[in-house]
Parts: sequence; structure tokens; C-alpha cells
Amino acid sequence: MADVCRHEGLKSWVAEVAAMCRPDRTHWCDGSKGEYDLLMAQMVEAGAAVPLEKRPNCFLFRSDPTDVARVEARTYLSTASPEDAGPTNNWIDPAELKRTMTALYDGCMSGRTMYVIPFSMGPIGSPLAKIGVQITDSPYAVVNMHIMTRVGSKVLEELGSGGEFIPCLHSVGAPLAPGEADVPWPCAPMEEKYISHFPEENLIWSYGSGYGGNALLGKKCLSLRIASSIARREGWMAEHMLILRLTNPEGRQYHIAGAFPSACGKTNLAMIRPTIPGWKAETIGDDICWMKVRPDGRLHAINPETGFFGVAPGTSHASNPVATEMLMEDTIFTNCALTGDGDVWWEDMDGPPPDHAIDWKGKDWTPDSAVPAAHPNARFTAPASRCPTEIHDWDDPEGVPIDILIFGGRRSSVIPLVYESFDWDHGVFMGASASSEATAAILDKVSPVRRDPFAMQPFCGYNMGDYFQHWFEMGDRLGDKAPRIFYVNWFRKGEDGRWLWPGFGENSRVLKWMCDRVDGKVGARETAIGLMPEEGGIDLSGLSMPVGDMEELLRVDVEGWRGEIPDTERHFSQFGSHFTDRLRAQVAGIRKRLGLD
Ligand code: OXD
Ligand code: MN
Repeated sequence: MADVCRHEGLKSWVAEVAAMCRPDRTHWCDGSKGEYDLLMAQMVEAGAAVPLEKRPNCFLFRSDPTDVARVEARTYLSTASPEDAGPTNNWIDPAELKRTMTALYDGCMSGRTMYVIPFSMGPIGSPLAKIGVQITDSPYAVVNMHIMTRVGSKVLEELGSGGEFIPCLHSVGAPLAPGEADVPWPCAPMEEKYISHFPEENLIWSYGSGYGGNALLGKKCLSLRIASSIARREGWMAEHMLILRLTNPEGRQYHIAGAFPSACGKTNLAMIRPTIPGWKAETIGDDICWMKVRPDGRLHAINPETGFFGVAPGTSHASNPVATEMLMEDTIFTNCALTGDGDVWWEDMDGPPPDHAIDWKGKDWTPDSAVPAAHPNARFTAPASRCPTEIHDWDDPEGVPIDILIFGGRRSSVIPLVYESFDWDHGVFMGASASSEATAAILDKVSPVRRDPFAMQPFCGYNMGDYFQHWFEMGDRLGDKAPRIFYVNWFRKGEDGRWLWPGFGENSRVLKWMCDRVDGKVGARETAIGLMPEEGGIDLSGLSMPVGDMEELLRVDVEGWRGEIPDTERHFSQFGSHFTDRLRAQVAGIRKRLGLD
């Protein structure tokens, strides 16, 4: 493979990294099935992976108990001026951060193989795609990257001798002394972990963690943090959104992109099975959406990934039948429990729990154990090609034209089931003030609400005040071709603590209302917070709901909304001089409509 590379810049970067990290050997990845199978076989042999008898070509990994999730507190956005990183990012001066990390990288791959992974985010050669090259000493990262991105020689061909690529350096930070035995999941202690981004030079340096977004650098690091900063410069959008195609009974297609914070059912919605007769849904992506204005003046979207890295606990026939089917083969599981008959298990899977299992820490577990069998952030990595609802033309380099944008969060009160923005600027306000509760505890009126603007709080690669302005400017460019913007909340509860909305497949009823709005088939009533369904506007045929629930779901709780405003204003005040006047105008507008001024 190294000889397929005609790019001197890439070759010299690989040589520089090898000189610094001093691996025992270097392997250029070709992305082939043979390479995947060989690496898996080696990891099984080394005791890092367990093949699952019940699921063909599936493997279980258990991470180190200290390395189980993205580490936001150790994630850095390193720009010359701290102001360019803004208040939502951790900042360290680039020279200082590079000094610290160079000392850590020094000899960090000794005893290990250094893998060079050329990958494309987006169809190779698409005007919407970007090429990255990840260097890593984690074979686990390699096999995951195989599933999540397009890896291999074709990417090097596309790169040619002078193409642009985003260098992504990763090490688990666990050098081996001569003769020292490896552990199943090598990583560095928390205080040595650094997930660093240098957007001014499109560079990613990650050290110390082997888990998810910390280690699969094409995902959050490249496709969101670095890409959002490139997108701002180049005039497009890199968003934390699912992408979905809905087709109505007449065959008309609608493309929907939706931003939701983690743990709000994003993957479930991406794989929805509509309950309304005649409507069909297809999955395009569950996490990341890149959108560009194309020659037709519309916003076109691609999912730059090729797989799903989803949270396993809670995934069941009821919540996501599509994923349940998808995960039967060719999947990597991380931190799930292992059953006696060679299957995986997690909390809220179908059926009763097993009498006995090996938990995610490798310990014996029974239903009487005080701890969960799977880690709450246990994951599956599954190829999109295995998703039964994946669209067949999803590799189309032009992407799909977006009709509808959705924001949402998990709120047990105040926020209604659905409302539509008055216009684009109001939609930007809805995204910028989006919020979610940390947990769905019982009658959680007092549970903390976190503002997570556009679900991008941990992922925006520049000052978020400027990001809001970028959204306004995109709206100006799109004019009357802009997608319509909606806000949803599937999680509103009644006084008695019951979920009022059945959710899952029934969410298709709300999506249908949005499509009907786009086509002008249904009206809406104007309220202080936005445009809302008229009585009977949402198709409830065949669904039996307790009397009064729908009224409550669509009630504008004026007192509750008034109570939201101070928190929204506090949240906006952190952006200081980067806060845009157009958002200020939106705040003034809602204050007035709520009778606060
Ligand atoms: C994810 C996340 O893993 O948003 O997708 O945390
Ligand atoms: Mn995500």
C-alpha cells in the first residue's frame, strides 16, 4: 500500500509520526475484508475480542473501565486566540498543547504496529466529501474505521499526488517495554488523555483513549469539529443530525434532517418504521449530516459515514426493530454483556434477562446483581449496508435535497409535541435555545436542563456565537428554497408522570404533519412560540389515546415558557460580543409574544 501512495506530503507526515512515536512496524491499510478478518483474528488470539457464536461475524470487546465514553473535559479546541474557540470549548494555546502532546507521543507506539488509514468521509470523489488519514496504534480503531468510513487504496488514488487530506493522529498512549505483555484494552490515565483539534491547520491529535469518538477520528473530531470550522469558511454546514427519507402513499419523497442531543432517540428516529398506512421511511444517517447549497439552490445532504456507532442499551424490538435485525451479523459490540450461549445482552433488550451473564467488566452477573450487565454507553458498530431500511442510492455524490429540519430534546414539561418556526430566523432561535434533560427520572420537574444548541454543544469547532451567525447567513443564501424548521419533544409527561406520547413508530404521525405543512395541505395556528397543529391536524387514525392527552401535548404552557426565558438569556449571554443581533431580535420577539415586555 505504501507504494500506492503518490502523495509526498502524506509520506513525509507518516515518516515524521513514525520517528516521533517509534512503532515496531508500520502497516498501510487497504480497507479489504482480508485485512479486517486478519486484524480480528489477531485480536481474538490476543484475548481482546470474543467471537459471538450466536451472531455470525460478530465480536465483543470490553474496554478498560476508565475508558468508556467521549471525554468532554479532556477535549480541546486549540486556536491562536481563545475567543475563536469560544465559551463552549476547552482551550489551550496551540504551541503549549503541541509541546505537551509531543512529549506524550515520544516513543508512545513502541512494541506496537502503527496503522495508516486513508479514509473518505462521504462518497469518494463527491463534491461534498473530505479525505482524512488516521494514524493509529489501535487495531480496534482500524476495524471500526473500516465499518464507519470508506477506507483504502481508492482513497489514495483520489488523493493523487497533491490532494488535500486532514491528518488525524491517534495513539492509545500505552507503549510496551521489550517483552512486556499487552492488556486487552490499552489506554492512558484520564489526566494524560487529550482529544485535540487545531482547526486553523485542519489537524487532529488524539492521545490516551481507545473509545468511540475519542479514537474513531473520522466521526466527531473530523466530521463535526474540524468540518464545522471548514464549513463556515467554505459556506456549507456540518451538523449533528440524522437524515431520513419519507415517502407518502402517492410516492412523493421528503428528506428530513434532525438534530437531537445524545440519548434522545436519534438512532431510533433514523430507523423509524411508520405506523401510518402507506408511508415508508428509509435511513440515510443517524448522526452526522453535511449540507451544501447545490446548483438548484437547495440544501443537499450526505451522511459522510458508512456505519452506525449506536448505544446498545435500550435497543429492542419495541424501540428499534430495524436495528435489532441489523445487529444480527457483521457487528462489533463494545461493553455489552456476554451470555452463556455466546450472545450479547444489554438492559432493556427483548425478553427476560439471562439467569447468568458475564458483565462488561468481565465479571459474573445475575439479575440480582446491583450493577447493570452492560455499560450504559455500551455500543454497536454496524455497517450501513446491513440496515434493512438504508436507502439504496445513498452513495449518490449529490446527496439528497432537504425539505425539513428538526430540532428536539428530552423535556418532561413545557415543550409541546411539535411546533413550526415562523420563518428561518425564528428556526435559528429554536435551534440555538434547544434544551434537554439529563435523565428521564420520575416526575422530573426539577431535573436539570442543559442547553445544547443545535445538539452541537460538544461538537462545534469554533465560537458558537459565530456558528449562530453562520446559520442566519445560510438562510439568507437559501431564501425561499430553505427547508422548513420544526421543533419536537417526544418526552412530555402528564401530571401523573406518564409519557403522553407513545413515540417510536407513532412519531411518523408528527412527521406526516410536517410533510403536509410543506405541501400546504394542512393549516396551523399561530401561537406565542410558533405555528402549531390545528385540532385534528395530526393524523391519529387507528391510535387510541386517553382523552385529553393530545390537548396537553399541544398546549402552550405560557407560564412555563415565561420561566424558560431567563435561562435562555443566561445561556446566550456567554457569547458576549459574538452574540448576533439577529438572535437578540428573536429574544425580543418571543418576550413580547409571551407578554413579558
Ligand atoms: C454519539 C454522541 O456518540 O452524540 O453519537 O454522543
Ligand atoms: Mn452523536
